[in-house]
Amino acid sequence: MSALYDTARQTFADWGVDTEAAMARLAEVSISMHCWQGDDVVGFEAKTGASGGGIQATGNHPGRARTPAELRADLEFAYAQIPGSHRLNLHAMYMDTDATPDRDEIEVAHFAPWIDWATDQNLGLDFNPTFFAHAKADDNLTLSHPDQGIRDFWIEHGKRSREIASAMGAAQGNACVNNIWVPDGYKDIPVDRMAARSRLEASLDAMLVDAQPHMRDAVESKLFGIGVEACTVGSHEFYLGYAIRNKTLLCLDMGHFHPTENVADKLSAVALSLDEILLHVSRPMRWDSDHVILLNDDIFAMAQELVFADLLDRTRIGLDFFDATISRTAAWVIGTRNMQKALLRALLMPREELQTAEAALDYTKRLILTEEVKDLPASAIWQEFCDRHSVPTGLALSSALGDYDASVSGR
Ligand code: RNT
Ligand code: ZN
Repeated sequence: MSALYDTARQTFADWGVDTEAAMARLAEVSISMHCWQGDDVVGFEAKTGASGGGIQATGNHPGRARTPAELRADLEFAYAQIPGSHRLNLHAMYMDTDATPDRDEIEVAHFAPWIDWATDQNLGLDFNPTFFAHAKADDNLTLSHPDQGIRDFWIEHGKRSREIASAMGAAQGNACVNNIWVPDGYKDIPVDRMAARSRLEASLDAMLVDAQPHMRDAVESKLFGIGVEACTVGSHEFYLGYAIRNKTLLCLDMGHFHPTENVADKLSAVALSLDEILLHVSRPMRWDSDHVILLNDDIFAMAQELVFADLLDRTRIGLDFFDATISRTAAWVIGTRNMQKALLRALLMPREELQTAEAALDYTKRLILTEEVKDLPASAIWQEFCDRHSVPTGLALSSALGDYDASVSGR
């Protein structure tokens, strides 16, 4: 134990905060790191192309992972810089196989190398069907397409994704979350929103009909995407209702709301009607730009709600950002660690005192406390947490990230 930590521990103890308990709680939180930050949302299907579906990775920093082996090497490096044990969030288009299955032909065998590797690395797995970057999604309509044949194609993709997710969950011994996000929407103002939403609902019902024991379904809403400005079929209200009726998880992506909405505020509101929540922690800048998350007020507010509302046990924390202008691995490491740092800071707050002050309408005390705790030495606790988990911080982290980035720049 360092002298720095010992002093900080005492300072927090004076505030009634147990730093050992905070670190122990943080160590239990597994974050689902998204595979798609490693290769700019391209994937490994026998095709090339942009992400499509109204989402877009921009930039040309060297080092993008071009093969599953490169992506796994990058992930191993990234996880080694992140304290704790975490999960990997795979998209269907990241299959690892010599076969060339279309989306409606995918099987668990196409993901076997990922499952073996995750088991070996002690990583949990989550999964996502990929409803974009495909000729049958070029109209930005998939599960809500007016053509029954196109809908059936995507329903089959979704069913197979759920089977794969369940196989992953069985192999890992913990439930795999299968998150459904479809790009469906209209560039200009539609005249039959009801028809589109009814078709989406019916397609989802058909997809989810089989019981899959080792996975949980999640549905992700969105406000708009590029080329889908006028109407998104799977809007927040649509999926909130769907998740409640069908007892799925609701995925709240921080970039999928109006820019001035407080996504952290939604947690306690939806948690009263849902068993579990999935987060896509992200940083929208003016739109759903998916910037790497910073240790900023939005992330801190999210972490504080998770901790103060006792939602950590029923929230799956996933990340969703992709920046191709910087090192892909540094983006993972910095973003994931920022989520952990925000959680640690929330765990280090004098929660009971704050909540008591608010219940007594003592808003002055609440303000004094929230502002004074910002000066407490949380960074010393983070340093200790990283030391105990044998991961670097500060200058050592900076050189590790720089060295790795340089080592992959020839790709
Ligand atoms: C798109 C959604 C979705 C994707 C990933 C790749 O706006 O946020 O979660 O980012 O599925
Ligand atoms: Zn998302």
